[in-house]
Amino acid sequence: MGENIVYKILKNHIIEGKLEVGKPIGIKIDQILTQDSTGTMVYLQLEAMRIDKVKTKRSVAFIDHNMLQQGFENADDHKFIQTVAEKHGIYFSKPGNGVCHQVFLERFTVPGDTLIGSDSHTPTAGGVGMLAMGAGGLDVALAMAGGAYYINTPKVCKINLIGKLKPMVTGKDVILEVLRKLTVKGGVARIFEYGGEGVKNLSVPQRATITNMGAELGATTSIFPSDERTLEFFKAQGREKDFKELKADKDAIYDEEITINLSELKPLAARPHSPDNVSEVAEIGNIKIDQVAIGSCTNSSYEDLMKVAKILKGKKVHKDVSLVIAPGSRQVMEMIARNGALADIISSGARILENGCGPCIGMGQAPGTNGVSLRTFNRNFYGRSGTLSANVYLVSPETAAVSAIAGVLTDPSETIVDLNIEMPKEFIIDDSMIVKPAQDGSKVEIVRGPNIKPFPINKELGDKIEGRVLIKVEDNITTDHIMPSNSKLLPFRSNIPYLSEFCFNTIDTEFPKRAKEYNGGFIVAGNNYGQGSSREHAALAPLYLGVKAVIAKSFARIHKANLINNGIIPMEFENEEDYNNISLIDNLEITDIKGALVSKTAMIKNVTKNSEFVVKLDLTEKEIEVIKAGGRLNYVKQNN
Ligand code: MIC
Ligand code: SF4
Repeated sequence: MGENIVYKILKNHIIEGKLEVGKPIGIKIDQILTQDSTGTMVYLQLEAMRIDKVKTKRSVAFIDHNMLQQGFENADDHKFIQTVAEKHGIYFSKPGNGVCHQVFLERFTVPGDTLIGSDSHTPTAGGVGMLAMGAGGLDVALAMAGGAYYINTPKVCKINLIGKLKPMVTGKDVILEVLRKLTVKGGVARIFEYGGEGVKNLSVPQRATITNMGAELGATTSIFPSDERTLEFFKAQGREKDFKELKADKDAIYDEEITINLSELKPLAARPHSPDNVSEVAEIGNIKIDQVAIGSCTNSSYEDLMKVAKILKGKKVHKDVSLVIAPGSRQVMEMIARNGALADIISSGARILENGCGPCIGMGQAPGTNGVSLRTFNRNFYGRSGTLSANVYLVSPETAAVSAIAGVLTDPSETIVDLNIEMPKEFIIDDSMIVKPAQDGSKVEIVRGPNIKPFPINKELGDKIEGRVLIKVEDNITTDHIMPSNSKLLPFRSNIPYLSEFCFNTIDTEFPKRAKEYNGGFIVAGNNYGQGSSREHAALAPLYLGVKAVIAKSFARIHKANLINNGIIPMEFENEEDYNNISLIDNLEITDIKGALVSKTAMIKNVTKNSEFVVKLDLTEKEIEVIKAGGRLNYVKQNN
């Protein structure tokens, strides 16, 4: 029987376990990426492991999220990361060089290699055939130290692409269609492998947009074959030597398969407040808009911005609209500056932001009260833009640009502009903003500003756990709900005590106070708890506030791993109905938690209601040991 691409790569990298759906495996990681907002924590954890030099083929630390320097905090964190990187053998991409995923795609990807990153959109590199996964900070630090990365063998789902996109329909519309079909839970425990004759009709940036937003499906990752178009891309990046062809065998088997006919797709938009709330742009109608934001790791490539420039050329942005554009990398910015496209963009009245995440992570450009914002980004979670009353729609760059001129959401299919963008034969290559690590790290002094505080570490698990229900939340709670991020909070990513004061702030401002008052306790949640960002802070802040376990209908993969790594026990209702019988402040008790870990089920006593219910503890043997030790760092220390 033939093999799919995913299994080919996994077989080359497996170090522990057996490739059987649902079973745990440990894989060797070739490359690592970190970004600044999760990176400070990664490097504090790496330091705690006392490693001289990282063991990966290549690790790169990017600065792209925390770029507004309103105080000393961000600049201090940048310096900390730069000096740790220099000392421990890690490349450092300076602020201004671009968004980690875009720069990684351009300069570092290797088809067939494995990559993990402390950012949930790491799968962007799957656009050129890398097996790239988002991970929690501690898992990233451990992989840098030479450890395996553990996942449960996912199902491999083939997305069979046929046909060819119509003009003005793009990669963004493809992934929005997949989200419409499968929802934000549809990818859980799955890797999506794209194939079929339609693949050749998609450019590398379009493929990367699709794998990038696979994160919104909850997927472990997504991947495309590496083919002639990939080769062209590598040649234009001056990296032909890194190219490797990668394709599924003709008779490859998959666990599931769905087909998407590219020719039938129309411009789509995700309506507020979820990336799977997708409708055709034409169906939503010409709603009035206040802001348009183009950029983010999803849609800020050279091809994307060239299309935007062609649409804007000779036109003016509508008087009631603020159009902001953040190019994905310095390479993109320099290319469009030198060929004149940037001038067309500026002349239209667009506001140019620096090459970074910017408004995507709430670093500026929060919309006005009740503002309607069209964004080419990947997430429109409630409150993420920085304005709670804002309505954010996710669209393609084409829809964004056409709408910015019209002043209302507009289906771009009616606009006639030739958007055939040839990939440049050669991109401008200048890696001078990527600082190489020191030859001899021992001489490098790490610079640690006053904003960097020690992070909380759990204690060994006792025999019994008890406490109050500190919050009860619904389905699809994101890590943005648990630990919000915006220009005010991002500078404190290395200061958990401060950050914890804002835990669950968008939905319940009393949570931190309540947690302290009751000395910690439980979180009760619905399905897909912890979807979205990989931020470990969504586990660290609850840990700091004394949370011992999260009882949910189901969990998102990265967040579940982050909870375990920090010794917080993820528990799943055996009977979902039991969720309805729990109220805020109920007193819960598990008497023999260690026994429960072994039997993989626990009986929880609701002391307040004088009732009982059963939860499942779906944990591997190693995870059980980690929980018993009070988290992964303790476990590593005990076992070394
Ligand atoms: C995001 O898009 O939410 C982020 C910011 O890039 C996060 C990482 C973080 O929270 O710092 C992610 O996607 O993992
Ligand atoms: Fe940055 Fe936004 Fe991409 Fe996250 S999703 S890495 S914040 S651009």
